[in-house]
Order: sequence, then C-alpha cells, then structure tokens
Amino acid sequence: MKNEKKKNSEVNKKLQDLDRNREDAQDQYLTTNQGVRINDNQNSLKAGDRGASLLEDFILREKITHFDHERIPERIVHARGSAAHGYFQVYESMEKFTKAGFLQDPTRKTPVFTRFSTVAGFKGSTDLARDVRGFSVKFYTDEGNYDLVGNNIPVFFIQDAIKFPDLIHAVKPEPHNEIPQAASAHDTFWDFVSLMPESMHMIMWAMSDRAIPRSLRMMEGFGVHTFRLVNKEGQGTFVKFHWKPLLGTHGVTWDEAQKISGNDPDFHRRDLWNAIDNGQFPEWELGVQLIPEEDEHKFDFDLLDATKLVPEELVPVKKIGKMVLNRNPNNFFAETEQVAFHPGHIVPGIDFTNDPLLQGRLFSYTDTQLKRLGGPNFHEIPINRPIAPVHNNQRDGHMRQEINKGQTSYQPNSLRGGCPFQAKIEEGGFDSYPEKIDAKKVRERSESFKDHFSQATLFFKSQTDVEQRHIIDAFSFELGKVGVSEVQERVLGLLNEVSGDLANKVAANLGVNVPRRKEQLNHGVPADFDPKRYEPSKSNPSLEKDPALSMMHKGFGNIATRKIAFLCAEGVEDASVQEMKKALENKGAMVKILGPNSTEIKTAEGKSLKIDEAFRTTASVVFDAFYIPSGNKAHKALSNIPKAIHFLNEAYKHCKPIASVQDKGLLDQTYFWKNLDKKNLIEDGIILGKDKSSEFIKAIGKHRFWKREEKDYIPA
Ligand code: HDD
Repeated sequence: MKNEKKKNSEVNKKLQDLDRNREDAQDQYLTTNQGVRINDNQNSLKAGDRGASLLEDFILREKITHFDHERIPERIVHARGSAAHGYFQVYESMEKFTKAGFLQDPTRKTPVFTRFSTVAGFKGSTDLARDVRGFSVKFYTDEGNYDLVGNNIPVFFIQDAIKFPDLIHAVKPEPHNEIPQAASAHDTFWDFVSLMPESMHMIMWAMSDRAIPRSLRMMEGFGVHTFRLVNKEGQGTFVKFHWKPLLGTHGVTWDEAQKISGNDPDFHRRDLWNAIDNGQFPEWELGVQLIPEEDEHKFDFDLLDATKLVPEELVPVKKIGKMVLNRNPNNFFAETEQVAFHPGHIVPGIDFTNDPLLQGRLFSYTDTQLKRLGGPNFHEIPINRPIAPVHNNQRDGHMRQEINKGQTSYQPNSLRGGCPFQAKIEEGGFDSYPEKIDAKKVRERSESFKDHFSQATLFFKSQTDVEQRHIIDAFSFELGKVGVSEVQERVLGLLNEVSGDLANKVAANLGVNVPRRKEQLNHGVPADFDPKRYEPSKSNPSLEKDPALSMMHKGFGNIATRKIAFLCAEGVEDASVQEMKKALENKGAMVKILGPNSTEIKTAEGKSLKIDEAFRTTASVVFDAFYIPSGNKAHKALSNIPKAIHFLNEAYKHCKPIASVQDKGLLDQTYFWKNLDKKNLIEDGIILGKDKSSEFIKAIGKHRFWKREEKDYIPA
C-alpha cells in the first residue's frame, strides 16, 4: 500500500513535469525570447518621435514575427474541442482478459486528458451544432500512452476508411461558397447519404437528440470499433468500449440548440469549464462488452463492421472503472489544441481487429499530426509526452526538444553495449496478436457487411414516442433545407427501408412522396453507382427493441450541476429566495439570481440581494429550470419586463420545470398560463405554492416534460 501511494505521487509529479507550466510571477521582468530584459513595450524604435520605424528594432520584429505565426492548421475534422485533465481507476483487476497494466490494480490512478469535440464545424463554430461529438481519452499509463479515440455515437457512417474523405467533403461547408458552417442540413451531405445506404444506421443516431447534447458531461462515449483484449497467456477477447456518464445522458430541443448557438456559442465549453472550476467533477464509468473469440461469427452482423453495434440486450456492458475529470487546462493552445490523439496508440494487452475503418485510421492520424503540429517530434510536446520513459534511436527533425547524448543512434550497436535494448514479452515488450490470416488480396466488401437497415430499424423502434418524434422533426428540418428533390426522394426511399412510418411522416412534412424501391435506386443515381454492391440483404433482426439505445428509457433524478434561474426584482421576499436556494444547492444544483440589471436589489425585508446576471445579457435556453420567489412588488416589476415574460414562455415551450410561489403576478402574464389545465400542474412540470422545494427537485430530476410538445402553441 505504501509502495502504491509512492507510485501515485510519482505519477502526479511526472504529470506536473509534463505540464511544464510556467507562471509569470509578479517579480519577473518582461524579456525577449532570448531572455533580454525589455525596457519599453509601448513604443517601437523610430527615427525621431514622429519618424519612420527602424528595422533594427529586434524587440518589435520578434514580437510581430511570433504573432504572425501563432496559428497552426486546425484539425481537418473535430476542430472545435474542449478538454480537461483527470484520472482513471479500474474497479477490479481485468487480468483474466488483458495484461494492460492500467487495468490491473484498483488502487492505481492513471492520469488522463480527455478532449470532446464536434466534427464538422471550424474551430470557432458553435458548440450546439447538430453533429456527432468526439470523445477522446489519452491515458498516460506506465507502459506508454493509450488513446481511446471514440465518439458519442457507437457506430460510424461508413464501413471502409477509403470513403472518409468523401464523407467529410460532403458534410463540410460546400466548396463553392463555404456555406453552411457546422451543419449537415445541406445538399451535398444528403446527396452523399442518399447514395450510401450503409450510413443509415448512424444517420438515425445523428438525427436523434444525441446529436444536440445538454452537456459534454451528459454524453455517453463509445470506442466504436471492436478491439481486442489480450491476457498474459496470449488469449484474445473481442471488446467494445463504452463510457457511461454518472449524470445521465440528456439532450436539448432543436429550437433550443439553435437559440443557444446565438446566445452562447461556447455553451458546452463553458459548462465543462465551470463545472470543474466549481469542484463538480464530471465522471464516467468505463464499460466493456466482452465477446469470446469463438463467438466471432455468432451474430447476424459482422463484428468488424463499424456501422453495427453489439446490442446491450445480447451482450451486457460490464462496468470496469471510473474516469474523473478534475482539472481544467492551464493553456488552451498548449494542451487542448496541441494534443495529438491516435487510435494506433495502444499498450500491451490491447490490440486491433481487421475492421477496415480502423485499419485506415491507423494511417491517417500520424499523417495529420505531421502537418498540423509541424513535424515528427509532436510526441515531445508536453501534453503528448508519455510518463513512461522513451528511449529509441529516432533523432532530429523540426523542433526536436530532446538532447540525445552519446555516439550511437542505431541498433544493433556495440559502442553503447547494445542499448537501448529490445524488451522481452515478460519485460513488457509489445507483441501483436498472432491472428491467422490466409486470404487473397482483394478490393471488396465482405457479404457479412451488406445489411444496412436492420440495426437502423432496431434503433428507431427502441426509441420512446418523444424521441421518435424528435427524429422525424430532425429529418424534416434537414431534408427541408435540401434544394434538390431527387436527393430528398432518395433519402426517403432509404428511410422507407428503416421504417415506413418514419418515411411517411417525414414525407408528409416535406410535401414529397416516398418513392417505391425501384425508383429509389435508379432515380438520379450516377452511372458508376453499382446498386448490387449495396443491395440490402435484410437479415432478421434478432431483437425487437434494445432499451439501452434510448436516452429516455432510464429514470433520472440527480439534479447535481443543473442550472436554475431565479427570476427576481426589487421587493422579492428574502426567505422564499434563500430557502429554495439552499434546498437546491444541497442537491448540487447551481442557482443563478437574475434581475432587471446586474446590480444589487432590495428585498421586501430591506436586505440587499446580489444579482448574478441581468435578463438583458442572458437567455432562458441556457438554464434547466426556473423559479419565481414571492413578493407582490417584485412580481409587478417582473410583469413589466417583456424579457422576463418571454423567459417563462420559452422555458415552457422547451418543456422545462417552472416553480412559482404565487400565480398572481408574473405567471399569469405568460402565454401558456391561461391555457393550462390547472388541476394537473405537477404532471405538466409546473410547481405552484409555498415550500415546494422537494416537488421542484423531483421535477428537475425528470429533465423535461415532453407532453407539452404535443400542444405546440407557444409563440416563443
Ligand atoms: Fe477520426 C480526429 C473519432 C474515423 C481521420 N477522429 C478524430 C477525433 C475523434 C475522432 C474523436 C478528434 C481527436 C481529438 O480530439 O484531437 N474518427 C473518430 C471515430 C471514427 C473516426 C470514432 C470511426 C469510428 N477518422 C476516422 C477515419 C479517418 C479519420 C476513418 C481517416 C481515414 N480523425 C481523422 C483525422 C483526425 C481525426 C483526420 C483529425 C484531427 C486528428 O485526426 O488528430 O486524422
């Protein structure tokens, strides 16, 4: 145990070194990059005080040159990202399945750096775009860095990496006018989808609320591919990786997402930052689905096909450990921007499979870092540096940091006694899993990859009515933005393969007919498109529904870190503010007091109450629930603020819980109040009356009151 403690503190120490954080302390002088102290940072050197600037001004030249070079190419995909440090700890030894050191010992904390991202938008794009979210974790293990580079969706659009550039070209802004930013609702994306039936499963996920998460802290993560665990005896087990957030998995509504994008494009980044800053550390459990090698061919899909998941109904997820993110980066560029993930960064005990999407990725990630980070030494950038010692004969290259001593940089050598040595397997040397391969070289897809619809259907059927409605709305919005009717029709044809009901409802919203199958395959399809190659061989799905695919099937209750707005004005009753605040904060929620402007106000009792934010500078969409404390004077004042009334109307439209001590005042100024069935307020998420904190907490725990959507009459 003592030894373990020592090891943990050594790891932390190594991480600190890795950070190479430099505080600019108070007592330090401003210097040039060469360490020369600067005496005047306000004026450039000139010939006379009104004269021309002089080229000899090395201080000016150095400063401007550095500035001119401060940007590096943004990531070609996943450019917009937010990250945090933390640690991972396994619950029990996984020795039976893997020899990976960081999965053996429950007392050991392995440092991690985790980056979340959107895929399509540029670096400065909005967080709330409808998009897949990247979920990358770098584990700094004692045996080297292990990167789990996944998404918040367990499947992928395409089966073979050779289609990746096409997929990304189709979804990125269109090349002639660079429109639209961070959005898939445009012609080229849906044109591509309409010709790629294999994308249908992931498209269903991308049109669900998973693609507009409430928070990065409330998303699941998936390794997507089937990987392989290998134990000491060399025995392999197929594995699918899952991250399960302890705060539950939640989305926002599409209307909200669009409004948040305007009000706070940094919504997710800010939310992650603030939660960690407040000490409310986000946590995920790492889950694994383990499949013995002998079961490889027992499923009605191929484990190597990244457009398929292994239903949790068939193979349960075993939770094996927990990740806690507990420290914000010190410098966005140095850490979040320069971190280089790679699915090929693996450690002994974890190995690849022949998934053709994964195999292609193994090439792409190094290649892209060479360009983005400027050369082959990107592993020396502090955030990418392993804590395991690095010894090899690789030398030189742009921006080399290490000063390798000695005469030899080759192997075998005798001049340095043969050092560095190869490690035997028992000494931790990596050995690839000896998979037997005996095949012809072909450019083909396996027959077992050809069912593109069964799991898309399973996904749709597994959703609640509310989730299905959101999917229908999302398709109707996205396809409604497509200007080419042939593309709309082809997609409807594919949707018809997933669910006739889905296709018909989307078609009705678009005012377009669902084509019959024959038309669908031939209508406007390019001459070199080979339908036979993609002809779906619809096998019998072995399951009708898998509840794990739905975000809403699980009860929820934890209100920790939820943001609650208190609508206040002069004359508010202090007790009704403080009691509710205390009750909510006891459950870990974050209370924000909103008021007419951001100064202090006087309560009915004459006390002063600090306002956190003015109505003018915020919006209802950035809060989870709303409370109006008592006080007739305050209610009168709030009733005269149109934004306060709008706040509540919009909150109601977005199905969020609303609590008010009294109905006379602000509540009866709203659009929705007069139409409400006053007998069933609680079922509608409206909590009315004094001392109702426990009812309000329960309501917040339900996240949303979706039944309200059926009415759809709120003009907010
Ligand atoms: Fe990728 C980045 C996830 C397929 C090529 N990818 C990138 C990131 C994530 C993923 C989360 C951002 C990493 C970060 O935060 O820095 N990518 C996936 C998943 C895939 C996938 C889950 C399928 C299962 N990717 C994929 C393919 C290719 C790429 C098939 C190319 C053949 N991905 C890249 C890239 C990126 C990248 C171009 C851009 C920036 C980077 O690598 O570092 O190489």
